[in-house]
Amino acid sequence: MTKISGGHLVAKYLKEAEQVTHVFTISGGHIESILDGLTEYGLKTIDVRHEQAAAMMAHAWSVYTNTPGVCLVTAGPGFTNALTGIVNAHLENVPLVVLCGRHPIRDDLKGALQEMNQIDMVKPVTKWCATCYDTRRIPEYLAIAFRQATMGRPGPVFLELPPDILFAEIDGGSSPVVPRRRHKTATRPIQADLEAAARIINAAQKPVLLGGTGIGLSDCGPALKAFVEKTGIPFALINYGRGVLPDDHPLSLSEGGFTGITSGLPVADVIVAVGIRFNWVLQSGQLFPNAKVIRIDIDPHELDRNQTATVGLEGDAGTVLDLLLPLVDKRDHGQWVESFRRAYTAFMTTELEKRRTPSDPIHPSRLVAQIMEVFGTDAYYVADGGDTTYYGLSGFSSVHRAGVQIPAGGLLGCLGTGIPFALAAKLAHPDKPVIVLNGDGSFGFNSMEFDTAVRHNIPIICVVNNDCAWGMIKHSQEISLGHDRCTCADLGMRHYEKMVEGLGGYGEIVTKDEEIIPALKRAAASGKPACVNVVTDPTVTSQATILFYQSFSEL
Ligand SMILES: Cc1ncc(C[n+]2csc(CCOP(=O)(O)OP(=O)(O)O)c2C)c(N)n1
Repeated sequence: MTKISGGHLVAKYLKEAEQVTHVFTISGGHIESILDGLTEYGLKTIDVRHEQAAAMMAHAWSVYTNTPGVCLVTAGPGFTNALTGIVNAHLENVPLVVLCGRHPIRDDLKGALQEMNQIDMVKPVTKWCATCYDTRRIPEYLAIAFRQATMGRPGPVFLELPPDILFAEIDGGSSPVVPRRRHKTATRPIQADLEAAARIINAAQKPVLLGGTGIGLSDCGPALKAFVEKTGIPFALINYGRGVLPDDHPLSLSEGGFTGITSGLPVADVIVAVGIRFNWVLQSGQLFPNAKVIRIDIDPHELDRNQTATVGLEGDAGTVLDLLLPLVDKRDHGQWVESFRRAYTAFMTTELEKRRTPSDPIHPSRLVAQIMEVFGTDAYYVADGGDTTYYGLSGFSSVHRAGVQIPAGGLLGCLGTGIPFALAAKLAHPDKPVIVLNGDGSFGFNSMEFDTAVRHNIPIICVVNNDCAWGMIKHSQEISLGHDRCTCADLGMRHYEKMVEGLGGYGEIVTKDEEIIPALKRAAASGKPACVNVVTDPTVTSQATILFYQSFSEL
C-alpha cells in the first residue's frame, strides 16, 4: 500500500475535504512536511514576510470569499508573531484556521528549539485549540477544526502539529480523507417571539435596521433584500455586513458614513439589530434610548448584552429574516427615510464641500473623493489608520460585498491590517481594483508585505495619507495635553513610495491636489503593486478623534 506522511495528509485533507486553494504562511523546519504536501497537492502558498500578515491575510480571505482562511506558521516565534492576527479574528468572530508547528513530542520539557506552551497561550483567544498526537488522526482533527471554526458563531481555531507526527509515514488507506459534512444551524426562535417582533415592526413609525458581521457571514443578501423592501425599513450595514446589499440601494443609509447614521438613531422608535454586537462601536446600545429593540443573533449571549432586547431572536441572520417575512406588513416609510437623510446631509455639509473643493495642503476628505473619482464603486476599498479610517469610512463606497473595509476600526483597533486585507481582497477578486488608504504610521507595520505583493504579482494600490505623524494620537494629545507636549506622535516626512519602488513595485509622491488623479491613474496603469505617497494637511483633526478623546475624558 502507498505510504503518506503526516504533512502530506494535512495537504490532502485541505484540498480534498475542504477545497482550500490558498494557504498563507512563512516556512519553518517544523512544518516543512506540510509545505511539501502543499506542493504535492497543488495548493497555492502565499509566503509572506511576517506571520502577523499571514494570519491577517487568512482572516481577510474568510471575509472576501466566505470560506475559512487557512494560515500555517512555524513553532515558537512563528506562533507568537501570528498571535495578534489570531486575537483580531477572535474579536471579529471570523472563521480562521491556524495550523502551527510545535517542538517534537519526544523532546517535551528538554529545552527543544522553539519549545513553548503555545496551547495555554492561545486558548483564551480561540474557539477551539488542540494538539494532534497521532498521524492517523490528522483528518479527524482537521475536520473538528473546520467545524469549530465555521459552525454556530464562527471564530479562529488552532491546531498544533508536532514534527514527529508530520514526518511519520502511514499506509495511505488507513486514514481516509472524506469530505466534511456541512451543517447549517437549524436553531430557530419560538413562534411567539417571532410574532411579537413582527407586531413591533408593523407598528413602527421610525424604524432602522442595523446589520453587522452576522449578516456578512450568513451571506443572506436575498433574505435581507426581501425583508427591507417589504417592511420599507432603511438600513445601515457595518463591518463584514457592509455591501451584502449595495450602498446605492434606495433604503441604504450608508452614504452618511457611520457618524451620519449615529446622528439619526436617537429619534428612531424601533431598531432591528441583525448580527451586530452592542459594543463600543454602537456605544453599548445607548445611541437609541427611545427605541424598542429587536435583536437577532446566532449567539444567544449577545441578545441582551449591554442592553436588554425588547424581543431577542436566536438564529442565523438569513434564517430569522426569512421566518419574519410572512409575518410583517408591507409598509412605506418614505417620509421617515427622507427626514433621516436630511438630518445627516445637513450634518455633512462641510465634509461634502471639502470633497468637491481642491485643497492646498491636501485635505484627506478631498483625497478620498479623488480616489473614488478614479476607481468608482466597482472596486474594493480598505482603510487603515486612525483619522484615516474616519475619512475612508465616510468617503468610500462600493457595490461589492465587503467592498469597503476598515479592519483597524474593529474591536482590537489593530493598525497594520490594511495591506494584508488589500492583498487578500486582490487575490480573491483579481479582476477588480483594490485600493488601500493607509495612515503613514500604520503603513509601517506590514509595509514589507509589498515584497510579498511583488513576488506573487498582487497589484494592489496603496495610497498613503501622509500627515507625517501618528495623526489620531497627535491630535488627541494636542487637545488633552497641548501642542507643545505631544509625545511619540511625530514621524516626519518619509519617501514610502521609494521603499515600494526599491522592492520592485511602482511609486509616486504627490504634494498638489491636481497631481492626485494622474498619479493614481499611472499607478493603476503600471500593473505593479503601487504606492502613491500623498502629503496631506497635518492639522486636520477628524470627528472620530474628537469623539475618541471625549470618551476618555468622561471616564
Ligand atoms: C498596533 C497598534 N499600535 C498602536 C495603536 C494606537 N494608535 C491608534 S491610532 C494611532 C495613530 C495612527 O496613525 P496613522 O496610521 O498615521 O493614521 P492617522 O491617524 O494619521 O490617519 C495609534 C498609534 C493601535 N491602535 N494599534
